[in-house]
Amino acid sequence: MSKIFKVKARQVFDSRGNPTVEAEVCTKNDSATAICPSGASTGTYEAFEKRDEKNKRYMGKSVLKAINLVNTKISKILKGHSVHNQERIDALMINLDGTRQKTKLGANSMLAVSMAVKKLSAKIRKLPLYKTFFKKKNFKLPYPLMNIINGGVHANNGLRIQEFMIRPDRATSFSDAMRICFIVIKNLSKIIRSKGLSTSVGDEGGFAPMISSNKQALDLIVLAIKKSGFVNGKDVSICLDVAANELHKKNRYSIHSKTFISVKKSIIEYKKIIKKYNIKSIEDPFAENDWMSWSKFMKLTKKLQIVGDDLYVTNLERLKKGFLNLSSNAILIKLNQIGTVSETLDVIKFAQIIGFKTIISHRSGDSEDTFIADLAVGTNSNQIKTGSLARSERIAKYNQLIRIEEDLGKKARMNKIL
Ligand code: 2PG
Ligand code: MG
Repeated sequence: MSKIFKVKARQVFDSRGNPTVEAEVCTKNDSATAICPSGASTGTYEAFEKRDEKNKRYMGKSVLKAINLVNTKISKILKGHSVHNQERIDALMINLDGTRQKTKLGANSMLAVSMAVKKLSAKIRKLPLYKTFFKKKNFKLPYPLMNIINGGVHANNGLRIQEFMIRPDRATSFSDAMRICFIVIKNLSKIIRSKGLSTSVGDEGGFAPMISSNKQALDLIVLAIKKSGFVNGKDVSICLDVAANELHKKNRYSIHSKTFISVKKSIIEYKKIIKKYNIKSIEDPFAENDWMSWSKFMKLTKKLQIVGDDLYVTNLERLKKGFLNLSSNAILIKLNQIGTVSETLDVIKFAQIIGFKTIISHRSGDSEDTFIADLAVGTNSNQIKTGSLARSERIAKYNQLIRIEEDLGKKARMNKIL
């Protein structure tokens, strides 16, 4: 009943309109599908995303080779194995690939299959997906980190910092968290419009007004929080993803303006904005190889959540290094950075053992697949980062969390932030 009969894949499109892999895993009587997301600000150490660079028909963006690999090699090796043995399935694909960064099969083909297997296993066991990860009872809902102003490579407005997010810290339930974010976003929209700026949105659904100063973006958010009747830093906190990999050259950074400045000066500027705007969380404040600056920053900032994304790329070895170097106190989790569900779960487990906060994340190129919503609840992750209240591929995850909250009924609780 639970043995894999066939695995197939098709080329579908992501939220940026780029081709991506959808895998369908079939037993004799059942099937499940999953779609792989795709990043824009990617870390060098991420698992490899296989695209047909030489195929001009899709301007080098198609994933037809990856799809062919699923339909042939992956399908063949997984045939006959039980969908309930996720680790075995993932190990078979990892061994078949045999490379460090999954360059042979591509993490996009492997992950789509891996997630589809997980979904099919839950379906056959007649369990909601969130109940099939390692958390077995007392499920908690994550706090949303809503990216309400988009900059960096996710927009073309010239904003240095990639993501300006809000987190509704005093929300008493997930639905309440959604309501609070909804009010702030609607007020932000009015404020942006009143200034004669555009309310069009970027890749993750946050507004992308034509402004280029971080402070201007932060001022707009502070005003929106105030206008909504909330207290910045108490009811609602501002959180950032700098994505500093993109703003780095020879140990200097252009985070605070177009000019590249030293690490020392960058930290001084960080400290100023943290204080002025009550910022509670900063992701990727420095580049992926700049371990020294990360630990320097950690020592200087108290109570701040410092999140490693491109630094760790959901990779256990890199996380261990970050732990030993005291680089951060939280990790962003993206399935396609590592390429299988099992490896992702190993990283989350280790992160939680060492006391790191785990934040489950979408990619800037995403889809209607809501796997990460279930993953956040099923792994007891404190927060989820999945864009703003716009664009259906972002909303789909929030709506799934609303369904999970309803499914849990009276037992539903919010996770802890601190
Ligand atoms: C990030 C992500 C998601 P991308 O940097 O955290 O917001 O962006 O998917 O482009 O890497
Ligand atoms: Mg990031």
